[in-house]
Amino acid sequence: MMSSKSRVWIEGAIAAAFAMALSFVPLKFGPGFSISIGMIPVIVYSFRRGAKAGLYSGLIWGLLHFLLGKAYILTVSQALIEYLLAYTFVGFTGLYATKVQEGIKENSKKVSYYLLIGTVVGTLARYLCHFSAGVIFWGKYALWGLSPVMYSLVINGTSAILTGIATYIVVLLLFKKSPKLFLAE
Ligand code: 218
Repeated sequence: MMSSKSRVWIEGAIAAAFAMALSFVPLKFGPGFSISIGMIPVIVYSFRRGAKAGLYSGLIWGLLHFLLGKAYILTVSQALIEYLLAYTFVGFTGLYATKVQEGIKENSKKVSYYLLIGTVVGTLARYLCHFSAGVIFWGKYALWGLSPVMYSLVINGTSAILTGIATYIVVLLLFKKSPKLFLAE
């Protein structure tokens, strides 16, 4: 039998691999907008297993980008911020794991609310990294005569909002269909 600890880490690696596979679905448009549906498995996993495990799963997802040649690298520090830090930070969703799980056990109406807050926190944490990298490293490619800050805000703000909405809709549907997915045994 696998120890319960190994099971947590293996589930995290599976969630990361699933996220990476979803990252290959082409949902990019315009000069840099994108909807990142890979967030779905890592966010569900973070609600299920908590922040520490979620941060680990996000880190694996980020590292997979290098392994599969899917990383846009300008400099070493940019790559570290956008692929190690940003993807790891998705795991902050797990700060709401206890609230969600208690809510499910008590049949509380608040579960959808905690799922929303957790999804927003993980998405915001990740896109704050992309926003900062956007200002520092991508500013020189700014379009439409915008300043680096405004350009990064438009690109990363739009991507964050669309990604957050898409993720929340699917997370909510998964919760309604199968609340057990969010409960660690
Ligand atoms: C303004 C701007 N343009 C591009 C990027 C790079 N970026 C943004 C969001 C997500 C990702 C990761 C995988 O696609 C990357 C590399 C930026 N930060 N800012």
